[in-house]
Amino acid sequence: MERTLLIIKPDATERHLIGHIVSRLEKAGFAITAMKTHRLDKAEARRFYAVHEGKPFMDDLTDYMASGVIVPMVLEKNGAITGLRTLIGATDPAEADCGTLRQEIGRDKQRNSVHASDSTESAETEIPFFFG
Ligand code: FUP
Repeated sequence: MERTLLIIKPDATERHLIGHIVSRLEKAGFAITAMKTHRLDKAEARRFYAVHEGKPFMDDLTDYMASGVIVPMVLEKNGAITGLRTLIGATDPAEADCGTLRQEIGRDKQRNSVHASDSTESAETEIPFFFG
């Protein structure tokens, strides 16, 4: 079983889409083994997205991630990392494949509703970030 991290972002929690997203994940065969609500402060958001430090969108992105409630969770499934990236779709909802979560509920490139670890290495650092 492979483990990965998904975060429901503020644009989705504020539209009361937590249940919808959890339902999509469970129907796709992911087991949720940890989940909580959390509110990032700006410094935590910067640490989480440290890989993007110096990029032009970093400040807006971290303001947004600290703007509301998020729901980080650990998901398990065979091939969870690739499978979840396929389920959520491309970063920009306008470019995401039909039927993906971001295409369905994402608003724009920043407010794209969900985050998912993009590699084994990122899952190994992102899971302990929220579930130590
Ligand atoms: P993803 O792995 O699909 O979440 O995308 P990236 O790691 O490339 O980007 C991380 C986050 O930065 C995205 F969720 C949204 C944000 N972002 C922007 O706000 N503007 C951009 O031009 C690119 C990314």
